[in-house]
Amino acid sequence: MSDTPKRSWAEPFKIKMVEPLKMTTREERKKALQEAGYNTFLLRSEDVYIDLLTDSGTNAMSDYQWAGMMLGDEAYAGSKNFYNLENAVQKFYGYKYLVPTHQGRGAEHIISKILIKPGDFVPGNMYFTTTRAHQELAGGNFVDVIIDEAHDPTSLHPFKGNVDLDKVESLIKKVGAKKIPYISIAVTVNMAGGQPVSMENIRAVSKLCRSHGIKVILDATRAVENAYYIKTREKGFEDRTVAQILHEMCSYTDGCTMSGKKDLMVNIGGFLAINDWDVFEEARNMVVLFEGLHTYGGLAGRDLEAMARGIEEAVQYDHIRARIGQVEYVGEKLKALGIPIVQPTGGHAIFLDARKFLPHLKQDQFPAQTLAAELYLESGIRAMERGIVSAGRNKDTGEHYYPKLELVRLTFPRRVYTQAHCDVTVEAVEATFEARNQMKGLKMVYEPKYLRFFQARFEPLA
Ligand code: PM9
Repeated sequence: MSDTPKRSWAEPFKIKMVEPLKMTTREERKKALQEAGYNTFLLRSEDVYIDLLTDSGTNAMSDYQWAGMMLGDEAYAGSKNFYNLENAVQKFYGYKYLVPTHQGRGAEHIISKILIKPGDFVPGNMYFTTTRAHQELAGGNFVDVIIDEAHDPTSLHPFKGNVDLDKVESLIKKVGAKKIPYISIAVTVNMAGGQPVSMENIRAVSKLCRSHGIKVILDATRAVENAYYIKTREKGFEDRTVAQILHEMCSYTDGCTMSGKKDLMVNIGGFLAINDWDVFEEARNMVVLFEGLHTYGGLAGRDLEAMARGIEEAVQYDHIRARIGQVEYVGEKLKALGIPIVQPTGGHAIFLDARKFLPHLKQDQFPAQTLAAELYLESGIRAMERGIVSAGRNKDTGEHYYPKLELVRLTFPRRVYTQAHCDVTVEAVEATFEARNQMKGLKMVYEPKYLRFFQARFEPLA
């Protein structure tokens, strides 16, 4: 697709295989919701009409990726697909050494165990659920160093994912650089609404941290989306390719954890990539305990190949513009209807502002969980809570965290849904908005110990 001026543009692909969607009645959805304990994670997928739970592992692979699956070299050791992935990671992300893992949290587990000592502090630009959980399991304390604007759903800051350098400096002064093994920078920032980090900020964080001997570890899960935002929002990058921007972003860091299930459009897969030989050696040794041999990391050869090919496709401008354009399309429609969402719209999802949606509910009546359940009841559309339930409890006090952002995430898998599905989604959100005054909130009746949002159960209040 060329950039010649025209009035509209469409997805840069056509559909070769289809999967039927099932419509359900309100009565059927009511029953399904009760059985799922009002937690959308516990619904059966066949009871869902449009699935906007996550963009993780739910993307449509291309014919090129499927063709690669047929070229899987299923050797136990030294599969050629591993070397293809290693080449692609070195070329596009620029890191020296690669350790494949079954998905992102496998890489988070390994890097946390290697770098964090009990009592250490790990600053990051807002927590992510699995990332913080592994840092805490390794004995670390997460410290949020994102700019204040990120916690305000109405702030229009173009790079709301940026790290606040003053916050990092005061942490260094307070605990000493020796107690900070690394800073973890997520690009884009999922829990803030898919918000990007500017190149200027990544560069400055890197300079500051390196001057104190603190490593910089990137969460590169949606780094291609971040690169697109740098291209379209940051001065001086207009004429650089997405691939060049991605490479430069990574060059300011010492390594990355990666969930290939997002940007790279595979159903399963991830990796740890690193420049330091000693860390690599330890990671390569640990991966055999927890994931599999260092040349497969819990994945089949065909999965490694699909991920290698996914990297090449992810950085294509037409692809990433259409991906982010779809989310923007839904955002513009919701804004025009006066529906409260996090602004600017982020890369992978629309985040409904449940505090504004349901101002009559207190945060411990789980407004976002309630809203996600009501949206499903209304329409069969499945979304995800990203508020107090996801935030979990403080590991020392056992109290709930009360995050400023109480959100419902409508997450768009890549290359899966059409504009008509987007329109239906907007209509469903509008209908839910109209019925908001009747929503009464939930109480939690079962709470698992780790990452409670996945398996917690609720009952309606009153
Ligand atoms: N993200 C998501 O839906 C999968 C389910 S967890 C709620 O957004 C980042 C930024 C992620 C992420 C997963 C992981 C973990 C790390 N970093 O799911 O283990 O968004 O592959 O990756 C999910 P894995």
